[in-house]
Amino acid sequence: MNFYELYLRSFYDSNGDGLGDFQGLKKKIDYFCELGIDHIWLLPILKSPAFHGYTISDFYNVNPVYGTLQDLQEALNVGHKKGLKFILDLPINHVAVTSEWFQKALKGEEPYKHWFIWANEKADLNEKRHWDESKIWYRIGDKYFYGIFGPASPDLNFERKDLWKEIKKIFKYWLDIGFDGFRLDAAKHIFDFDTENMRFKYQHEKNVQFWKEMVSHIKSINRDAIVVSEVWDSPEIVRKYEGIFDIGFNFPLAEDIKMTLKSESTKKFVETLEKCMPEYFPDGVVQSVSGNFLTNHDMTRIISDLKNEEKVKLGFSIIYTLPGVPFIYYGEEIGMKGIPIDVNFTEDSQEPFQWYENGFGIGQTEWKGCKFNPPYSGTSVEEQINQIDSILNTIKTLIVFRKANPWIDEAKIKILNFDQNMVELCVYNQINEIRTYYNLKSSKSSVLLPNGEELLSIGE
Ligand code: ACG
Repeated sequence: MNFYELYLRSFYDSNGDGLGDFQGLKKKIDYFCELGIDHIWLLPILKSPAFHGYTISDFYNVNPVYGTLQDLQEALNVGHKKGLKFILDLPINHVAVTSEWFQKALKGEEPYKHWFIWANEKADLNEKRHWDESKIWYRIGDKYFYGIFGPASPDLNFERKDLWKEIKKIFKYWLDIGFDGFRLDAAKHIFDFDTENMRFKYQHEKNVQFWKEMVSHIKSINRDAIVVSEVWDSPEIVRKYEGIFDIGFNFPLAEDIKMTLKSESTKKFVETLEKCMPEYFPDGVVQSVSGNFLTNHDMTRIISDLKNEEKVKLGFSIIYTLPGVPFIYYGEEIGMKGIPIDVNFTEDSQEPFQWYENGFGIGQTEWKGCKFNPPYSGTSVEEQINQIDSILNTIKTLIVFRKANPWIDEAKIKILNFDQNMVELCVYNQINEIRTYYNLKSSKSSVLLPNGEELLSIGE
């Protein structure tokens, strides 16, 4: 199993309005098949006023800028016929200010007025969220609402059980439309506010209870549905959610691999594996599969971060040879650059996918200018496809290898050896085994293979 994280707006435009759309996706299904991708994580495509789609105004409709529900279903059908599965990114922690639910709540209508969190005399209106300086209370009319993700996204109040019922309906609706699962946004935030003391506070046990019920509901509709969760936190917190979801994004692994690649330290790499994937070592027990990735839409793109093509290739070699499920963010395969201003403003890591070297042509999206990926920068499918050792062809080779070895998803790892330059791993199950050699140094190095041959690894 391997995933491609797709931002539709930037992908392929079928009607010339500059925006990627469902018909564009349908036309380009073969792109994924040729790359060896078998699962697509579709970033939010429901009705939303925001470019990123994470503030939903109507949970039962698609964003009309992407086409109709029928267009979406056609794209899913074509993909399904070619062996692709699709999971929908469904942010349910909050809604758009323009949503009917919030608008009705503002008018004091039942039950909606209870579905949000309003400040009372106990609230500290200057309280900030813990990871940056953003406020959590926002004024609207004569009221203040709680919004952990900013003024455009009032949080829903999950203390209300009638809301749980509504959310279940939404999950069912999108499974019936044809999705094969979900990426559950902001999973640790469902209960992140203590309504008794009126203070921000993660309530992991309540979150776990909520998600257990939702996942069992999803599986009761389709027992093969795939549920991927986003809990962006330290390994200790991530562990609290283990076993509830099929796949959990391994944020600590992503962060540490990048640090390791920068420091070129083999020791750090070994420590990273031991710290971030203990369940894959011989005595470990895997509960939720590790979702392995280097970057996502909230982060600096990998080439902008590592600033070195060989290191990017090495990073992906690691991702595609480790057990768990590998994910790639769209555009990383052609070396797209991008540095978001911060997690509140991610446009710069979501630039139009570059099909052509001159920057225009059939299907090219142009919804925003390309600050990081201008024409003639070598960052296009057209340019990359013809170079044998391009990032695109390297990643293609890795994905094809991974697809041919699906057993690696559930394999175990053993660290066989490491010296100053090289780490040697054994990835194995009861039947299969591969040896992987990662040269972390920016210089050439060689190893003696078990069969006596010398393997030369080319560094920078
Ligand atoms: C998701 C989406 C994101 C989206 C939303 C809201 C949620 O991917 O695109 O925003 O629908 C937090 C949340 C995540 C959230 C990100 C953006 N991502 O938990 O769910 O913010 C710390 C915090 C994390 C925090 C992270 C952000 O703990 O909670 O993520 O910082 O940088 C170590 C620590 C770890 C720490 C990291 C990084 O690893 O262990 O705890 O994480 O370092 O410092 C979208 C838009 C927004 C818009 C919103 C409504 O992008 O602009 O406002 O929608």
